[in-house]
Amino acid sequence: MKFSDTLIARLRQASSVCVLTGAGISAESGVPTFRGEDGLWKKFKPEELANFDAFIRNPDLVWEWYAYRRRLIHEVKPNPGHYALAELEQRLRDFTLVTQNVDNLHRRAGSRRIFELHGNIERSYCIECRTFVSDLKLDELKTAPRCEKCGGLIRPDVVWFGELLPADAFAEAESASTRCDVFLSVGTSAVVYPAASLAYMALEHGAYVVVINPERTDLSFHAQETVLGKAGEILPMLVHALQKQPEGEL
Ligand code: BJW
Ligand code: ZN
Repeated sequence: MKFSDTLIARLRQASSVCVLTGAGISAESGVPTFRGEDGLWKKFKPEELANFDAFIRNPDLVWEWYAYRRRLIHEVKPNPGHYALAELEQRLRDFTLVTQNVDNLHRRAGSRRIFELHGNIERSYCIECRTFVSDLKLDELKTAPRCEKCGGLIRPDVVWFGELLPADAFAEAESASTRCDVFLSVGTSAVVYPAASLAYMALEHGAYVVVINPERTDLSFHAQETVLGKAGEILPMLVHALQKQPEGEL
């Protein structure tokens, strides 16, 4: 893979880099994406299950979907794409990783400065009294669990459609997107807002915006470059290319 000279130069000169990741970065670990051909949640559209009304209508079904995904996530490992981003963080003074994923794989790969925009599947809380629970035994239940304190329904601590993103995490993401020199959008269809708006903020503030995805996304029409390919292959090659001596320099 030969990256453009501009991309390599921009990354080498960058004093600030922001990366936004989506489900695609975990695809090579075996976690299905939400949309598209490889989206294994084809049976249900994310909009149908990932919302509060669906949970109230059918808590057992929604709980089962999350319990299944939690089990799957515990069985899989980070892939070379996750590790490459952790390595990139080590090399840069101002590096921010913003993820829409709830699967913890970035943290398990060693990334430190991570902002999770859509929550974390490992945590759950009571919709009535807001008490947090992280008891894995709940996943063995066939029905949505109830709070020990008040009997309220327990839901995963993730952000569903129509819900606000965690304000602190989004503020950090916004700040990183507007100050970065290079913004990488990795493995996301870039259709879910406000996460998708971060790349446009970066563009408005003069960043070099690059999409890394096996197919072009909505953002590709606006980004300076789209590098077509799998995150687990492209990202390690990109980090490697940055390490190589620039041509003409000894
Ligand atoms: C690879 C690969 C490989 C494959 N390597 N790549 C109309 C217009 C604009 C906005 C709206 C609108 N109507 C409503 C809205 C707002 C709404 C929204 O954006 N909807 C759009 C879908 C239309 N947004 C919200 O509601 C958000 N909140 C909000 O706006 O609050 C304000 C508000 C409050 C009250 C009322 C109204 C507004 C909240 C959004 C929450 C999203 N939640 C989910 C579930 C999280 C929990 C869980 O995991 O279950 O987040 S939905 C799902 O989509 C999940 C993801 O994080 C998110 C994004 O998906 P992602 O990551 O991009 O995955 P995919 O599958 O779409 O794409 C994967 C990509 O990877 C593909 O491109 C593949 O090609 C690629 N790929 N293999 C690299 N190996
Ligand atoms: Zn409760």
